[in-house]
Amino acid sequence: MTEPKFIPLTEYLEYSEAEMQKRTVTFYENIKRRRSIRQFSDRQVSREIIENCIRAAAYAPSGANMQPWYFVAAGNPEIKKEIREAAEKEEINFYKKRAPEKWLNALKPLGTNIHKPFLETAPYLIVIFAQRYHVLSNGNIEKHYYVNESVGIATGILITAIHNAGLVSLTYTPSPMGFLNKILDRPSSEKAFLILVVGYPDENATVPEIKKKSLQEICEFV
Ligand code: IYR
Repeated sequence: MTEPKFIPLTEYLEYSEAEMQKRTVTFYENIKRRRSIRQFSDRQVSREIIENCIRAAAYAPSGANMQPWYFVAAGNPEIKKEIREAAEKEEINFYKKRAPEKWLNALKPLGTNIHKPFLETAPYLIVIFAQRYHVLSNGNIEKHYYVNESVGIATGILITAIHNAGLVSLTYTPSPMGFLNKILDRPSSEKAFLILVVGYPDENATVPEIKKKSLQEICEFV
């Protein structure tokens, strides 16, 4: 067992009450503008911007600090095409066979269907993989803890970083997503968590008119 090592907390920043008021409102007003987008422009985004957002996501907390995530940013048109073709195959199966009527009804307000042109139009598809375990140099397997929670938190930070950059995204989850391991050559210890479609919105992009729950509906203080 290695002894734990502690260092002083030097990077913490404290704000005054007034500053906190301002910052929390400003952050809220900004994040409120985030929308999931399904119509993307083909305008390119520089790799550095995507790297910076992924760098931010990697600062998410994780179970036992195992950082059980791996991000594949697919910008290559051939790879995006392969992903689109495989995803649309799954979507045909979902919409025409697997999805119960109730699920299809719940999706109606979003206007989704089997066609996923954005998988080719958007400049980047960030595929987030959850690592269930990793293999040590001696060949032993080290299990990861709270994998879904950890990867979910990192994905939330990534979505926020992308929004903060002035780009838009779509959390896209074809089901099943096993084809992503094959196309992107990722090991069986990893499971695709979701595809984050990233770029600029199409200039004529529209969004469904949907509402968020009020604070009263989602929260109570006891
Ligand atoms: N993967 C399908 C279906 C779908 C499922 C959920 I849950 C959504 O929030 C949206 C869509 C599709 O993308 O069309």
